[in-house]
Amino acid sequence: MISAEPYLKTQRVAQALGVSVSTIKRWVDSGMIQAARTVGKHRLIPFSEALRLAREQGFPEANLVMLSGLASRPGEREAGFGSPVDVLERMLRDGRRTEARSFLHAYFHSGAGAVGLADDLIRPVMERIGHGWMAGSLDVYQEHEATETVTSALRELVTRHGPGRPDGPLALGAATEGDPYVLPGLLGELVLLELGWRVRNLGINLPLRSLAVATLKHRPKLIFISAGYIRDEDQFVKEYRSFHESAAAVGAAVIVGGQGLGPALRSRLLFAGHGDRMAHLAEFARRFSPLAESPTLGDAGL
Ligand code: B12
Repeated sequence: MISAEPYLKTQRVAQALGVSVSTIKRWVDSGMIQAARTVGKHRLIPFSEALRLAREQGFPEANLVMLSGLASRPGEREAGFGSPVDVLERMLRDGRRTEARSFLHAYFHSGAGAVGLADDLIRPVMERIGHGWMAGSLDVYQEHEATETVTSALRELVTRHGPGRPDGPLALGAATEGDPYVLPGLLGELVLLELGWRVRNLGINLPLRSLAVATLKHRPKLIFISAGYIRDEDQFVKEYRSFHESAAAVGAAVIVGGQGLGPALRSRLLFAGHGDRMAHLAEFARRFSPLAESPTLGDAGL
């Protein structure tokens, strides 16, 4: 091959642009995009061609960034560029913070939304980062930097989204005392904002007795608790029981989730729902939202 330019698989271009693989194939076959063929007759699209077409067709900036993310490691182009999880993991491992933030924005806007961003991208990438640290292929500073980068991208997405619908129901969210995990709370916030809720994310390390005070004050319709780390399960259960009375007093539905919530602990708690993924939070919120019947939501394609 004469050109040193990256070549992309049709599936990757489709993912980046948020269209189907068959659409990309049609564009190639109709000559809208020039492509090479592998020995096995698979279409390979030069990065510049994909970018040209995306620009001409008026795809948003976010999709262009996704494409650029796919092409951003020249050394690895022969083997393909991997999935979005591979791409983001590499960016975070390398400390390419600006690129990683753009990539997260692009992924969010490319149709994945908050649930896809949480369950299909950030969670598996952070799992790999955690494994890398445990296996000694990553230093602890890289794990911290990765978390910082993802945190700042999520804060930007939350801020850009705005405060939620003025008539939206209110949700409170928190991670409990001793729990340092920031990402699940931010992701929960983004998921609910996207569904039209107003959200008060009270952050990490919040004692349940204080969450109870906030509950009585703000009278939310939903409370989501992320239990990423629980130091003392017995203590947690005791405090949770008392908190739950406050939630029940104002008629708030409580959903808990997170890595610290194993089956044994679950069976000791009272809640309206629990979940392992942000998709579960979204489903739960839909059921408890008066907006569920709203035509505006339907129009938004949620
Ligand atoms: C980053 C990180 C840290 C950072 C956190 C920084 C920060 N500001 O957030 C720091 C360095 C503080 C940290 C500390 C520790 N960590 Co740590 N950490 C991680 C790491 C790499 C990523 C966590 C993360 O943010 N993931 C991304 C989020 C989005 O994923 P998630 O939490 O799973 O959330 C998903 C679901 O659980 C669910 N969900 C979450 N909340 C909710 C809530 C509701 C309502 C619903 C429906 C769903 C839901 O949806 C999310 C999206 O799918 C993980 C690796 C891993 N496998 O996850 C280890 C990991 C979680 N840590 C681990 C450990 C052991 C620790 C420490 C005990 C280490 C130590 N010896 O000190 C401490 C404990 C915390 C403390 N109190 O000090 C273990 C936990 C093992 C276990 N289950 O017991 C892991 C799995 C690493 C490992 N393989 O050993 N950690």
